[in-house]
Amino acid sequence: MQRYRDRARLGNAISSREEWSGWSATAEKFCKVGAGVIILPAIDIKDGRCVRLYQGDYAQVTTYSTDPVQVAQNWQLAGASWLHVVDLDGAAAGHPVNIEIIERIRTATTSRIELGGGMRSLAHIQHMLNLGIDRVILGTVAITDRALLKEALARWGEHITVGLDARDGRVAISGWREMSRVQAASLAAELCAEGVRRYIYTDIARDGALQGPNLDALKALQRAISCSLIASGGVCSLADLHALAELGIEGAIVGKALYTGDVDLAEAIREIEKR
Ligand code: AMZ
Repeated sequence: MQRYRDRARLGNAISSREEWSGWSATAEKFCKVGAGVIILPAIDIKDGRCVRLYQGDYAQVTTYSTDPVQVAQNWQLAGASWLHVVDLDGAAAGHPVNIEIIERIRTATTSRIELGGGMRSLAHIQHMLNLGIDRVILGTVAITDRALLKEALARWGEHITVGLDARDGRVAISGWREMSRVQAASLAAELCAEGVRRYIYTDIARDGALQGPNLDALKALQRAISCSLIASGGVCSLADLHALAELGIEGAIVGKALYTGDVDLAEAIREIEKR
């Protein structure tokens, strides 16, 4: 519960060493456009395994580990301050499925955790926050159940993040197997007014495809909103992460590139999070 009460913002995740390293260094850090980006390693869980899907397609799955808890511990050991965990079975089923593994990841690590996939009721969200999950990601309900989203924001504010998963600019729902007619940027602008504090924008075509992030879409989204933005989908190099830093993005989710070795997490955290 302590973790739940600790309302530390993602953007405040600066080490104490940096905090005390003197005024000039601190001033320089905060004056630099596009200073540090938090790197969130992705742990996508399907059938109890740590996997990556290609463009979110459940039929195109690569298993990287049969032990997601071990993976979470490895990412923590590499320095991850946050973990991005997705219950893929949950997103498809419409309710959390891999609860026991999520609970074990929570118990086995001290990194903060954001979790999405199948969160479709207040009870689901409450359950995850009670487990010690720091932030719950709502995707489908942002389209299908505005009243639920509003109530979740009223109850848990900062602990709620909206996932905007877009294909050709339009928002996908239900495990990305259904397309809405809603444009991601206009939904984001609308929901900012409802009190959403943070978005995760995923470009579905780039997810698991190692093609680089969709910088144009991210820029368009930044123009539309005034709240925090985390980018997801396509990151495959340190150069991609530097490009996101230049945009002033708060966080970057890295998935496949960590599992293939294209990005080394410890190195990325050293170079990008602390730049
Ligand atoms: O890869 C997929 N097919 C997929 C995926 N990664 N489908 C959903 N999700 C993630 C979203 C978000 O974090 O990126 O699940 C969450 C949304 O789930 P829901 O159940 O709220 O729509």
